[in-house]
Amino acid sequence: MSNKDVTVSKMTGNAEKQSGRVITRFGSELLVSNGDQRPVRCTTKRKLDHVACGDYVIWHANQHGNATVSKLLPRKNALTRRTYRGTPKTIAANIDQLIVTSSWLPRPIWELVDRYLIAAHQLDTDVIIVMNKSDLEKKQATNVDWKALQDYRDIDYPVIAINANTGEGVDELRQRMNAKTNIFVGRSGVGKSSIAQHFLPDIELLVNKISQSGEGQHTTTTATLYDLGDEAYLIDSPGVRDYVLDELTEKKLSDGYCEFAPYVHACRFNNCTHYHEPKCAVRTAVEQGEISEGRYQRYLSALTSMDA
Ligand SMILES: Nc1nc2c(ncn2[C@@H]2O[C@H](COP(=O)(O)OP(=O)(O)OP(=O)(O)O)[C@@H](O)[C@H]2O)c(=O)[nH]1
Ligand SMILES: [Mg+2]
Ligand SMILES: [Zn+2]
Repeated sequence: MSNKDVTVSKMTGNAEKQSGRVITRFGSELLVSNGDQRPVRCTTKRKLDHVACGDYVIWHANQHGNATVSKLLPRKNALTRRTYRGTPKTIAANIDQLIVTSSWLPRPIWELVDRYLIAAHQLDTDVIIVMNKSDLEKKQATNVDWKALQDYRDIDYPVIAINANTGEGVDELRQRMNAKTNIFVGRSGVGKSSIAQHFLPDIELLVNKISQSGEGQHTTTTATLYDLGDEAYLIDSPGVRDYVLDELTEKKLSDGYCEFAPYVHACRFNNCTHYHEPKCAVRTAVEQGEISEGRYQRYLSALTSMDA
């Protein structure tokens, strides 16, 4: 959203079709960017229920001074999750980079970070791993956490330590966001909006004012696209309790553990799940310390829970 006020644009009979990008969605209403003008509130048909933040659409004004979205333009990709009912829900579309955000309180959940990395691999996006609340690191971090972070660095994921209260690490993150549509994902309360606020000094974002851990409350309620200038866009998304991948298969799971890739061709079976099969090159690489034991164990627990 730009820092201009958002109002319902009064349009008079101009039915010219225009393209725009979805800034956010409230129920059946979409807020769509309109070049340098104020964003436009549009209604939409039921069949376009799946249109999400970040989508490109065609909209037009109608005689009653309202605007309607009539078409969804092709997507590069879409980040989806499975709802508790088992149906897929699109969180945002046309994403270039996932900023997977954790904090020291609420505590990091490395299985969740791995799941976002699997999603990023499927979507073919870049990834940044952010550890926020570095002021709490000394008190909260365990050896397991240090090792988990080092494991990500060892397989070439950028890891940035941030303190959203002081601004430490924020510039480094911003530089890596240039010329991309970025999305903040992670648990509720890790400080996604607090970090985003540094990039949007003219807008007041909703940040949890009560607890430092932010646990148990969801402050951001809808994914919203912000134009940071210079072709950099940021989507601040609501925090999750959990992130369940939609349509996960054994193949997608092992592909998402990118460090397995150089070994999988040497497994005896070409459909090897790297679990109990004999002559598994991935397991050998784990035994020889070439693949992290922690990442492999998390892979196995995801694999075995798929069978359940
Ligand atoms: N100590 C400390 N607290 C922080 C830091 N960054 C954010 N917080 C606090 O953490 C709480 C949650 O911050 P938010 O920015 O609302 O978190 P969020 O990830 O956007 O949460 P949702 O919108 O619910 O997903 C707030 O009380 C912030 O003040 C930090 O670097 N250090
Ligand atoms: Mg938020
Ligand atoms: Zn194998």
